[in-house]
Amino acid sequence: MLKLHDYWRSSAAYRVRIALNLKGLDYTAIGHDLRTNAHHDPAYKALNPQGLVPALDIGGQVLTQSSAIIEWLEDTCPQPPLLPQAAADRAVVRSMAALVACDIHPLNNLRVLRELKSELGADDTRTKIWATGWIAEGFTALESLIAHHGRGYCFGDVPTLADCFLVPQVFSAQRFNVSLDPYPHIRAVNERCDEHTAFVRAHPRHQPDADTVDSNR
Ligand SMILES: N[C@@H](CCC(=O)N[C@@H](CS)C(=O)NCC(=O)O)C(=O)O
Repeated sequence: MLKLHDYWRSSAAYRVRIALNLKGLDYTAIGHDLRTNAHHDPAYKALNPQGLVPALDIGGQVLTQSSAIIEWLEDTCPQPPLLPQAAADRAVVRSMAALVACDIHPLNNLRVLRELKSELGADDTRTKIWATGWIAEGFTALESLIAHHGRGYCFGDVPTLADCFLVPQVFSAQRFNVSLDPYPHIRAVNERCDEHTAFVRAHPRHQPDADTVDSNR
């Protein structure tokens, strides 16, 4: 049985939940509340030395980094594929995912925002300007890529790895009150995914560790 070290509102964990659901794989979720620093617990760091979620226990081994975990899922459970057939198309899908995973998400991560506040003295307004600025830059580029390659989803007309990364980033952007009005293709893909069971079941509000009343982290 797969065990996902998770946190309902973690967008990196949300990516893996979507991929697991798209592959039709059962898993048990173990929640680590980032607000109380449960992820800094030595017992968890023994599993993931980075002390970040997600981590996937595959039985005797623990995989970390959402991109690596999803690639492992693709390798070991190829159906339905989350990458297209042609090598160049696969590179495009991976580049969309990397745009989110490398060039937006790390700049908005909890530890980075905490550091901005505690070490650099940024107040809530400055922190929000920081976070939303990087989201806008990334979404502007992603909007063009989806306009070019998408036909309902980020790439083509079936969900790929790129959608697993986009939808959680949209969820995170909405927490910063980013409007999707300038990004009609991103909004359309997000709405399409909102109707797909794998994405719906992975949504933060449907996780067992979710707050009943939402609060800011
Ligand atoms: N590159 C990592 C990022 C993992 C990550 O940053 N997870 C966040 C939650 S979305 C986390 O654990 N943050 C804890 C912290 O910043 O203290 C991945 O893709 O798995």
